[in-house]
Amino acid sequence: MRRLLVLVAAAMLVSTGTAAAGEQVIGGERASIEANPWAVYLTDSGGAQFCGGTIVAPSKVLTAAHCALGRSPRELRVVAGREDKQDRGSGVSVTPADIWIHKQYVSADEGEDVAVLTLKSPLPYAPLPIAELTDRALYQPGTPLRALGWGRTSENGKTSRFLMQATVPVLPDDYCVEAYPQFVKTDMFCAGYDGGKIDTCQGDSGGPIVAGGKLVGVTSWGEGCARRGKPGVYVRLSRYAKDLHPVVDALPTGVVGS
Ligand code: 4AZ
Repeated sequence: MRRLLVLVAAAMLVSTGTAAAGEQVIGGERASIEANPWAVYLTDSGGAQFCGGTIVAPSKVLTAAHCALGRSPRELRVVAGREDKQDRGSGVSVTPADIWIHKQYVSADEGEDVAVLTLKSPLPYAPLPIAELTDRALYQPGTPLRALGWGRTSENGKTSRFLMQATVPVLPDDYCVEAYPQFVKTDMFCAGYDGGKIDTCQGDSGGPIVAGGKLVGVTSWGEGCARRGKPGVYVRLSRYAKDLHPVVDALPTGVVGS
């Protein structure tokens, strides 16, 4: 999460000046895991964090397809209940039992950038519900959304040790198309400020962007981070509710319902 100058008055079309050298506040604000218990991160088997995710049911974690593609469950770990990556005494690190990737997924900027990890047993942390088709209001331009993650705190910097958060408004679809010719309005939304400065970044992918107690989007792609005129692009989750429900609502294999 990158946050240079918080001179942002209201919405997205307000241009904020240029930060003088040395004046930048790099790094979003800290967020607690207690207030955001559904926020998780993904690591490889060596413990290196590379993506985010969200607990959407007791044994289901939603992430980006590009975070899961080409990986086998055994080389993945879901770390839940841990705000500080160095605090190995908190939370749990579990290997998923199964990976589901949207059938139409090709690349993040073509859409369908969603995947669901099924865990062997339920996590002791509260899930966050996914936005539905009826949650259209959450995608209106100007709606303030809160993105969370352990990603980079500057475009070429290191990922964050602590969970960070930043608030970014939804931008009009036409703005996103202008910024990115390949932007697909039905499958994506973009969020941020015209002047850049506050954004998600590498390592935040797969993680949550939330509003109104719902998971509105999944951090997906963008050109660089926090650049002027290059907002972050997120999966428009309401569009995928139908595809996700059967996967998210299914009990983990081997668990017998009553
Ligand atoms: C990434 O590579 C990534 N500025 C995530 C978010 C954004 C760009 C890239 C948005 O994971």
